[in-house]
Amino acid sequence: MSMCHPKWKLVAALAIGGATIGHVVSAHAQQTLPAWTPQSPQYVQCPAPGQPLLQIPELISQGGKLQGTLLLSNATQRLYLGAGDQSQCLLQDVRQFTGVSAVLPAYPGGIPPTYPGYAAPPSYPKYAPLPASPYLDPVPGPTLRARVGDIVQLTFLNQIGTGAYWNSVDRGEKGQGCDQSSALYPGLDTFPDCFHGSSTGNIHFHGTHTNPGTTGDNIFIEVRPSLRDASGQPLVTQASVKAPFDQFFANCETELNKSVLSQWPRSWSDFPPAWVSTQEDLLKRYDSDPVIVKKLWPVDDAQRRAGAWPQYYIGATPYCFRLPAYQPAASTQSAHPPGHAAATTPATTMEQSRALQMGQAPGTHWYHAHKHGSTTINVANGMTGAFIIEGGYDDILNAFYGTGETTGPGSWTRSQPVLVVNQLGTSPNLFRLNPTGALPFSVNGRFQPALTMQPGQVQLWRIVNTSSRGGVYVAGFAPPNATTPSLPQVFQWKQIAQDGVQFNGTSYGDSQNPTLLISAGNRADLLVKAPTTPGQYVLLSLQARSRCETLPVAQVPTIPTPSKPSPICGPGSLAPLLTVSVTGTPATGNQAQFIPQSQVQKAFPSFLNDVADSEVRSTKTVVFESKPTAGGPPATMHTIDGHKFDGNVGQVVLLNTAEEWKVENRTVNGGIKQGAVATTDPPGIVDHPFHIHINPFQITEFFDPNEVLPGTSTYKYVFQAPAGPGQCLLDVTRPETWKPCGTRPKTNLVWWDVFAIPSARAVFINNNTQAVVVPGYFKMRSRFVDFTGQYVIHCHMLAHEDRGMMTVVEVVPFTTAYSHQ
Ligand SMILES: [Cu+2]
Repeated sequence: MSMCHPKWKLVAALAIGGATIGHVVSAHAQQTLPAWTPQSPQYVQCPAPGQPLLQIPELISQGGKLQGTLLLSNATQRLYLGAGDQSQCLLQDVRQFTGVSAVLPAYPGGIPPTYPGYAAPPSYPKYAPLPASPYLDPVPGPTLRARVGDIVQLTFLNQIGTGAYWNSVDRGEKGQGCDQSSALYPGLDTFPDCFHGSSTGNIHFHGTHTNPGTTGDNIFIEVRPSLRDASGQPLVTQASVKAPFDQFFANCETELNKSVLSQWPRSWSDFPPAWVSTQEDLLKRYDSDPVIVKKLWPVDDAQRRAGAWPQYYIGATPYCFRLPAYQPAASTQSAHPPGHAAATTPATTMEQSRALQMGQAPGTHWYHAHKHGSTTINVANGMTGAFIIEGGYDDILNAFYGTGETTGPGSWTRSQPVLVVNQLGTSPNLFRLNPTGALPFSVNGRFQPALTMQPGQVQLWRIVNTSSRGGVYVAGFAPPNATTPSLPQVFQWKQIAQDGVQFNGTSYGDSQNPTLLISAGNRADLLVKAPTTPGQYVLLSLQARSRCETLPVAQVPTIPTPSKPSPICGPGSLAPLLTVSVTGTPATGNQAQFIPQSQVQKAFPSFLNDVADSEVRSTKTVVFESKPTAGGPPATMHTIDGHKFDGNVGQVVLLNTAEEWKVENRTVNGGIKQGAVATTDPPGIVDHPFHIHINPFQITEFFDPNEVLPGTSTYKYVFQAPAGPGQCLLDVTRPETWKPCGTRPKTNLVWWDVFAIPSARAVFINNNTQAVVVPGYFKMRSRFVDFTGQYVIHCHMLAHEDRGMMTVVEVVPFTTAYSHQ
């Protein structure tokens, strides 16, 4: 899909994306909301850390369909912005996702309060009357819960009142291009690879194996806020779209039931005509505003005539796609257990499912805003949520840990906490705000929320890192106020799934109290066993943008800058992510046991077996690089294969083939500038988290040139003899030697959909007068199967994505006229 805009000249001075402090006012001409008036920052007391974990409302599938309405609107929330006094929050206008008629989850916790002045939709959720607060605190988007095999039928509404965001309806359409903030931004950024258009919304269903186009996991569509009537009310509402969307969803279900591989709808002619004419009318009204110089309707019209899926919508769009259930030919197990009806007719389900080469993996997935140019600000505002796809994974856990229902509302897995981590904020976090670090992690919108466990109890923690930037490094548990994990560990934990894909028996069995780097976009499911001693504990974590930052300060390697050796990264410090209260009756029986490895293996789907050598049909190399240009971070270029995102296809793959990709990171801290050793600004290496949509992948080779020997600051890889114990000697003049030494097992591999690419290392030679960049890399294998179309790979540090570190992958069917006969 091509971007329709040429590059724009930058004109009027505007700030970056969100509602920060001291904005220029210019309400969108077609909006009748009051213009937003610049105000001095209003500081208020922050909510206390250590509150009970917030219960995130849920939209839950029924009868094989996940139906619901996701509303994008604005609110004034109390946010801590990471600078100075941690008790001081600011009232900030943010955009938020709410689930219309969402219900409270079955896991224990605090109930999101209602607040004076918060105009929730009337049906929005059963907020209990609560610790009175005059302020609205953040609530993540509703947790979506469906089951493998279900059809997703979501109505997405954008009712952002743009008066509050001053010109954030796309400046590109006004011919103004990027957002601007004083002299700092956009610097050398050029449209569309810059922050812009932050009131436009869409949804990426992160971790789904489904149709990447049309009304599936399509991140190219852009939904502008609804136009408003004379009284300021949105014209596009749940009521106004109900009739055409109901008709569309019914048609969609019929079509998707014909084949599990169906990628219907294919064109706007598959929409009810009334919806197309409504959109045409709204887009033309939007375009009729004289400030809009780049009209949207002609783009959509040209795209639909060309057979492409139109890009622009006003106020609403429907999402309809299937979470396909894989059925091995010999299997007798049902994707839907008794009592949970499938949306397909049973007679055809089995036959169709055999057509799949992979299926949807059941597990902890998520969704977030993914409109290029505003992904960072929207995700930082809180436009993220968990997407839990239940299946065989839940069934084994429920059979082992459950005491009642084995599926559905009363099942054990539904009673387990969902932990949505985010770095909430209102401006893209280009670099660290202050010496103490970046925006802090919140969990379900609060700081260091409290979970309760029985002594000895095992719980399933579904951790989703929805942050736009920081990786969550999980170190271990400790008493409150401790700064390092207790040793020996006071808790036990085993990882049972990564990125929504369960471990096989062996990987699960090998997992013993692992430390984890949960990069931006990653998920980790942990079985956590509380100590038998009641008491208060904390889970310690730190923020990391590289593996280097997870090291103790004394182990960080240095580069030989003239005054003194300069560390290649600035390590973070451990702080509580969660508090855990261990109290009550000790757990007994299975509740106090880790599920046996054999049972985990039994439920491991065969389509997730390792990608064999014989399957690999092609190899590719993809290079991520951040290049500092002149001066500070705004001038840094973030590229893939040397290019910023331009909408063109970067990689082409044949449908139903497996490939092995070498994914390189050439980003380095340290080089020679004007004859002297220099660091980057800000200093520090960056392990860009590589993400690909639609299909997960396995890591078959891993090379981190900055790796140190355990417990030391000594590099594992040396480029000058002799190599000491545990070290490997590489030849700086021969790039073919720049790879890991020793062999790693190529079996029982974990599936990922985000993996941080190890940074490059500056290797200094010739008396430190020259530096050679040795890239870090991993090799991954993925099956590009079942669905054709265009989707993206990108860095999950979203400021890098918005600024260009993204490219399009196109999966094309293999068709040829050639015959061997
Ligand atoms: Cu990046």
